[in-house]
Order: sequence, then structure tokens, then C-alpha cells
Amino acid sequence: MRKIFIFLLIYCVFGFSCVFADVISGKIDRYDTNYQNKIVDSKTQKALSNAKITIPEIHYTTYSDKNGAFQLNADISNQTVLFVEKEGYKVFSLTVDNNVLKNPLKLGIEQTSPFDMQITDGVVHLGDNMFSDNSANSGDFRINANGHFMSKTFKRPSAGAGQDVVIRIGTIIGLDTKKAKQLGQNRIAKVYSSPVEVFVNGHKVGILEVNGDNHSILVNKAILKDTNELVIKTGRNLFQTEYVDYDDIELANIRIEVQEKSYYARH
Ligand SMILES: [Ca+2]
Repeated sequence: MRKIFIFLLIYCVFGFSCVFADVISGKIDRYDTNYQNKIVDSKTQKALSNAKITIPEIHYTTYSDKNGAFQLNADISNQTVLFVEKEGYKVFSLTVDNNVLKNPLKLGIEQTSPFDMQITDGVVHLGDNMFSDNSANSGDFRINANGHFMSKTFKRPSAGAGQDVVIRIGTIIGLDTKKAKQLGQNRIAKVYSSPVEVFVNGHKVGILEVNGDNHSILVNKAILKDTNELVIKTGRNLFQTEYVDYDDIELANIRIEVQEKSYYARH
């Protein structure tokens, strides 16, 4: 009995101090001058100045200062894409909305490698411009869909035996797949769409079923040629049989990367 009491006492004191510390640190954060967004090098954690931060949908552009800090005075009710660009670094993209921007963002960006090939610039909208207000992107798509698929060519990446070729999709918004629905990424009651399909030279190399940032798809090097075609097709509403209703999605920051095999295994 005594042991239980001591245990409870320790637990309470410890528990209380934890709660107390949380509240205090939360308050300090709010009023601290360090409460600001920051761009750093992902490896060294060094602050990066003069990085360009953009939110294309609302035509917002700003730059990080000499301490890597930047302000975001943006009002974003629906999810959209934020980009960070800096010479010598890979383009970075992130899904943001007012909820995300409530807390300071510390964004680590990676140095570029000579083998990286940036495939897209800005945001690509695939679909047919017909979408529900409850879709995973209930926002006002500013960019009209260019069709239900995109096609880009790229040269053979020079990857050695110990290296992988990977398609990196920085950000995807608006997917209404069964999995996205199960994860609570949209509010559509019953229907869902097939996943996005990714092809290289006609071979299906992967699918995308979940919204978010930093998707990687491994490409079998045996299917690569001197010039290659990457095709990304959006899914279709599996419950609409009278006509084809393509899933309206936004893709951003697509890149072909060469990575060490161990790198891919870790991610
Ligand atoms: Ca649609």
C-alpha cells in the first residue's frame, strides 16, 4: 500500500511538473522573438538567407532574411502548395493552410546533387475541373486542368550500380482515393476514386493514394532508355458510371533523383 502511495505521489509530482512545463514553454514560444519561420540547411541546420518562399495560388512571395527567418502574412483557408527555392538547393514544397501556419515553420532544405532533374515548375492540375466542395482540395483550383494526365520527357539519369533512380513527387493535394478517405483527408460521404498511376516508358512504376509531401517512387533501371517518358495519370471516380469523372488533383515539385541505395532503403 505504501509503495503504491509513493508511486502515486511521484507520478503526480512528475505529471504536474510536466503539464506545468508545457504550459509555460507554450506561452514563452508565443511571445518569444524567436517565434518566426525559418529556412535551414537540412544537413548542417545552418540558417539560409535569401531563400525565395512562394505560395503561387495567392501570388505570395517573400525571402528569408540574414538569419534565415521569414514572415508569412498569408491567409490560406484551403490547402495549397508553398515552395522554397534557393540556388544550390533542391526545390522544396509543402502542403499548407491556416492550420499549418498557426505554428512557426522550420524548413530544412537539401543541397542539390548534379544528377537531380527538376521535371515540373509550379503547380500542375490534373483532372476535368469538376470536383465536389467536399473534395480533399475543396479550394478554388486557380489553375484549370490541362487534362487527366501529364507527360514529360527526361534523359537517362547516370546512376551507378549502387545507386537508385527515384521519382520524387514533392506535393500532392486533392486525391479522393479510398485510402485518402480512410485517413480523413476528405469529407466525401460515399464515393472515391482510383489512385494516381505513374508510368515510365509505358511501364507502371507506382501509384499514389495519399495526399501529402515527399513521395518517392523507385524506377527499375532496366526500363530506362536514353530519352524517357514520365506519364502521371489521375484516377477516376469509381462510382460514376454514366460519364468519366476524373479526380481533380494538384501536383508540385516533381523531380528525377539519383540516390545511394542505402538512402532509398532508409526512406
Ligand atoms: Ca473531377
